[in-house]
Amino acid sequence: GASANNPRGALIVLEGLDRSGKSTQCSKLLSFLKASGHPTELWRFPDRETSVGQMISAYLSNKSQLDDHTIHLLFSANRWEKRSLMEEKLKTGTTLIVDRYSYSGVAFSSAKGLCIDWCKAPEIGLLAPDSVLYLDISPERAAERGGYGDERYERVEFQRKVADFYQTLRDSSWKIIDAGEAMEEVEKKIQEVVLDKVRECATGKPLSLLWS
Ligand code: 2DT
Ligand code: MG
Repeated sequence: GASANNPRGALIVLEGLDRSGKSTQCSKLLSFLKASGHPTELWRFPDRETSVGQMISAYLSNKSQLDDHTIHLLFSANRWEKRSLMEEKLKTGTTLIVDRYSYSGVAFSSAKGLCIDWCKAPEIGLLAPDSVLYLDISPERAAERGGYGDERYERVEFQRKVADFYQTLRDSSWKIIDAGEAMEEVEKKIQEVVLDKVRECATGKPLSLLWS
């Protein structure tokens, strides 16, 4: 349970198109925060380990077909099933780095043509990130980076639509990181933003909820 003695951890979310460098940067950030003495875990959504996550994984690898609304709600359910553990970790002082979150949920489903407000609704009440870092890269540049795999959504025309919806979702609190720069530069920028945020959360910034 929560302890009054422990400073709380920060909820840090990295978002961006496929091949924007999120996963690489998440693991670099994990090492950095741990080395700086902050208890930290790296999470990702979809979490393919749970039974809901296995349904999502089968869908993404084209082993199953699902209605667009149905898969949207499964992605959301996959966050809801981790919500209480997430809150407990944060309240007991662990910082969480999360590779994709509700913004991916809304951007990808909206890019398929679903109503954006309908897409946001099931996310209401999940924990709001303390910081969203958006790794900004054009779909064309991203595609040049060793190309996409063969999962659903990994096509440049679709990624362009996703980028437009990310643009719609972003607000002034997001940190937009130029993901076209050298990996070390990106890494340093992320570290600066995140260290500030981790300190702010430790000194009592309250947790808040989506969608606001
Ligand atoms: P990875 O390549 O990061 O494993 O993601 N997606 C993700 C959604 O459509 N909705 C969501 O809620 C989330 C978290 C983005 C697999 C793909 O799943 C998409 C890419
Ligand atoms: Mg992918």
